[in-house]
Amino acid sequence: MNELFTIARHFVAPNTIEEIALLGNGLINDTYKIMVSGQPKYVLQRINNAVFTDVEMLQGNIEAVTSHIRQKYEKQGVADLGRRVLHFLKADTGKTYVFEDGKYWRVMDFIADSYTYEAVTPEYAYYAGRSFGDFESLLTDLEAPIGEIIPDFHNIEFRLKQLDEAIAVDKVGRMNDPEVQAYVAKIKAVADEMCLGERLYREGKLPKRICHCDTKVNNMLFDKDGNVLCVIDLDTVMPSFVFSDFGDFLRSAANTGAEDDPDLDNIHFNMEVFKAFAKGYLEGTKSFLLPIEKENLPYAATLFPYMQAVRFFADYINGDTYYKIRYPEHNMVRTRAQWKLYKEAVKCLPEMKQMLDV
Ligand code: GN1
Ligand code: MG
Repeated sequence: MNELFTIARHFVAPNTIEEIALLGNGLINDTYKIMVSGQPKYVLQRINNAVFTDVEMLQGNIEAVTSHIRQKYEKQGVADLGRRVLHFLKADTGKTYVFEDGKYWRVMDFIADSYTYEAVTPEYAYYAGRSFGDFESLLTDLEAPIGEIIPDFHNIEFRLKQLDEAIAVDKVGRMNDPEVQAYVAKIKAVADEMCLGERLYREGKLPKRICHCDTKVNNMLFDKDGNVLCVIDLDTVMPSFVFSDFGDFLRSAANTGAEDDPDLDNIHFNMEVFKAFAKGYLEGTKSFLLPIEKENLPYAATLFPYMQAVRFFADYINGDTYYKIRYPEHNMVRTRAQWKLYKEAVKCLPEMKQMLDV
């Protein structure tokens, strides 16, 4: 705890801090709220620099994106700006992060009276679609260069290669398990068709744009009336296919179960959430979305549960070095759940295509 206070003092007047407490449930960074006068006032985060190795680039990306959005909102006269876009504090070092004892930290303003959800109604999904669409739209004219903070982050060919490497090394001997072998076979059987996006990109048919790349439903803040306040967790903002934002939201929001649901019967793909989200997303992106991008949105809805299954599975085989786990089999449970969701999404493909008229 003392460590947290020491770090916070680089950003915030020392005598104002009353308490620092855990916040949220991200799988990568550690997040805390800083309490001032009985209220959460700031968010303190330890940046996982095993995952984000170039923190200078990371904060550069985030500052470019947040200041671009803030400037646009100012011009548009958007009210309540402090709650509409994240704001990072400068430390006494002059940067928006500090490095101490081998760890990187940053602080942002806490957005008051905001709520996050692990599941949404179709109505909320519609607003989320608008917001992620608007987010991409606001960034189409961003001139500052945005670095690829995690190279090949949503490149499924790369993720499959990482899985192959994990299988070959078999670091903790998990390849002896017949269930693990069965999942390898299932994943490989459809690998070719799931790499469609990368092929379209190589053929010059599919562009990359600045995307959020972690549009999990809990990465959006709502106010008490269900209006979207802002998009959070900007670490992975980088050039990617729009599929990233479309697919990753549905991976979390259209799942009727949990991301790590041990009961696979709970997991289905909620088409009402799909329809509402797609409607909002298409409205938000209508100024720039190409036909090839729209045509492949159903593919994106299947790609992201598939890719997440591949990522959790590779981490399981590697001995759980990337995602935080709460129990030893956690990454295998997550793999089964994401695979089930992938299969459920595939069943819905005809209905998705019909709804989008593609
Ligand atoms: C990670 O940190 P968090 O929970 O927002 C991961 C995402 C995964 C997600 C799965 C940098 O996101 O890509 O989809 O877990 N972020 C990184 O829940 O790998
Ligand atoms: Mg997050």
